[in-house]
Amino acid sequence: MIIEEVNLYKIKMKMKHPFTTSFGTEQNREFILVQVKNESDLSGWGECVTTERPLYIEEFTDSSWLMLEKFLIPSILKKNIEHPNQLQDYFRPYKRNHLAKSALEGAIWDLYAKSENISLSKALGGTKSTIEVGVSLGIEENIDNLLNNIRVKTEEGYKRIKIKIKPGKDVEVIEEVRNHFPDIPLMVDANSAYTLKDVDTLKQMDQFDLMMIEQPLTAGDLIDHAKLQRELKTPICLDESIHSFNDARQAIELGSGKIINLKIGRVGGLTQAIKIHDLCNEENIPMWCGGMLESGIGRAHNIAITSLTNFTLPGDTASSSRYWDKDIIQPEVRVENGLLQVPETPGIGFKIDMDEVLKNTSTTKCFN
Ligand code: OSB
Ligand code: MG
Repeated sequence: MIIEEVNLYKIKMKMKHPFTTSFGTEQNREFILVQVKNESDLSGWGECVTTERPLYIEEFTDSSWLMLEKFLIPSILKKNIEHPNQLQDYFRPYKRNHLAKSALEGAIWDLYAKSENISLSKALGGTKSTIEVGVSLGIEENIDNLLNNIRVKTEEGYKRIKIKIKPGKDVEVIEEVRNHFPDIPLMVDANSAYTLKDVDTLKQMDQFDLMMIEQPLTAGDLIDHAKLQRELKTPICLDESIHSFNDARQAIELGSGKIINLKIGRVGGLTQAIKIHDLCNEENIPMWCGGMLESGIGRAHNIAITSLTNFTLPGDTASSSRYWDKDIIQPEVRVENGLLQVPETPGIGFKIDMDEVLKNTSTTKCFN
């Protein structure tokens, strides 16, 4: 198919509740949607899961916009793309910028699946028809608010609860949560807030029967994560550390963790995500799909990749209503009893609500 046109939309959407991690508080989301059109005027959609400021990863919304505009879109516009696997070759000269690459690649995967009249899940090699999901809860100033959030989400049926931690908001918080909820599947996410000097604090977490501790140390610290894992009974799960197949291979070889959180954006797209999935499958490393507080479009891509077999642990792809008063897709994503149905209709399997998209758009640009 020929990539005839690409449209970028800069989106601003306000979440229902602020979300606090060890790196900051977010409520006003700012990200990019990518729409690609082929010669039959079919549209594919992708989401660039950036934030206004580079707090989670080095990219931010304006940097990704520039990357797409100046390098990535010109490299594929009017090109004949037989299969999305080919995009890697067009993007390879340009280093990193994975969130930008992933957004354009994801839109072309959706377009490809639609042109083949199959679901995105099927195009990716997914086999599951339902997936299990958990929910990620932010740091709260007041412990009662956190306990209440956990109670509500557990009652809604989410398959596991993840709570964010940071130094000073960790062991005591987890202890309090465990006292109130002795049996729930529970995990914590530090978003790189610790160093090896904190090993004693981290070791105390072993007593709480946590499913895993997500990303305790800095992204580049694969060797330190391996040292830490040797000190801990609780499995370490890597998030920010894994940007590519090679990162995953080296982390597994070093023993830097026992579980991988895969985010499509962070690894540069669905083609790379499949490669990492297949590696983890061979190496018996369980995986789950992380979230970036996405709109429904990014969420739909997450559902599709989670339908691959080695996504054996519940992911962070919660209901649209967890984040938004109104999402930009129809129907909205609705988790029931901790389960989501994988759409079988062509492409991402959700309709784009263009009125809602345009209502939230601050800037657009058309390339054709
Ligand atoms: O570390 O997984 C993370 C949100 C933004 C940036 C990083 C992370 C998160 C989450 C929330 O944990 C996941 C979600 O609900 O989309
Ligand atoms: Mg994380």
